Amino acid sequence: MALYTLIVGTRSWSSWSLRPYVALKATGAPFEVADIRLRQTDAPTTREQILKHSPAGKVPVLKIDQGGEILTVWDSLAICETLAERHPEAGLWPKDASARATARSYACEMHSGFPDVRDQLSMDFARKKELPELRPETKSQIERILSAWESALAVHKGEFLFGGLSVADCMYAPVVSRFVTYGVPASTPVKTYMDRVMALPAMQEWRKAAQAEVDAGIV
Ligand SMILES: N[C@@H](CCC(=O)N[C@@H](CS)C(=O)NCC(=O)O)C(=O)O
Repeated sequence: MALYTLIVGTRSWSSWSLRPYVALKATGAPFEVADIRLRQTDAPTTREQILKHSPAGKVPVLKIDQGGEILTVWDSLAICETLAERHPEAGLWPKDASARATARSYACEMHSGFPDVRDQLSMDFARKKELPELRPETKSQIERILSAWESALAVHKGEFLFGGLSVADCMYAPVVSRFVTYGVPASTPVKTYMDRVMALPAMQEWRKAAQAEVDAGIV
């Protein structure tokens, strides 16, 4: 078994799985991926398959081989935190304590919020779709996301929200893909940021896998 095995859901849809995938790729550590198809109702169902790996019954799950003993970590943010701690050289959190506190706020705001964006602009990674009629809540959540990105980009003036790629970017990576899928209008700095995120090798690999699902008629 490789040091790391990341268990993920259907690539086109599993926005939570994409987050730690981007973080794991940024560590440069070799890893394996195990795919579980979401929304399977025939045995073994999605839930049965996931429960073999994690009692929480959700993907993503990271398995770490600690010399034969397997440490299981679940939940996207817990996995990103664990990777940041195990790979300090990857700079997954900003060095500066104030920037780090703000980056954590960004990551947690995404992790616990924006339910209407998640509901109305569901991830469909490899496809382009028409922007639906947005509810007022969805509109205000999109505005909040865009203004949060603009503000971090203006303050840190880097390639990503807090300079180098951080967990905040990993947590927002699926939102970037949703905004691309649905053609959400954005300012030039935000558009440039989104292009950079979409160009990450992790995002390109994810796109390839999602496109393969489309081609195979799985999604
Ligand atoms: N808070 C969790 C959410 C994970 C989650 O909801 N994952 C979905 C897939 S994206 C899942 O496993 N669903 C189970 C199912 O479809 O049966 C996280 O951050 O990892």
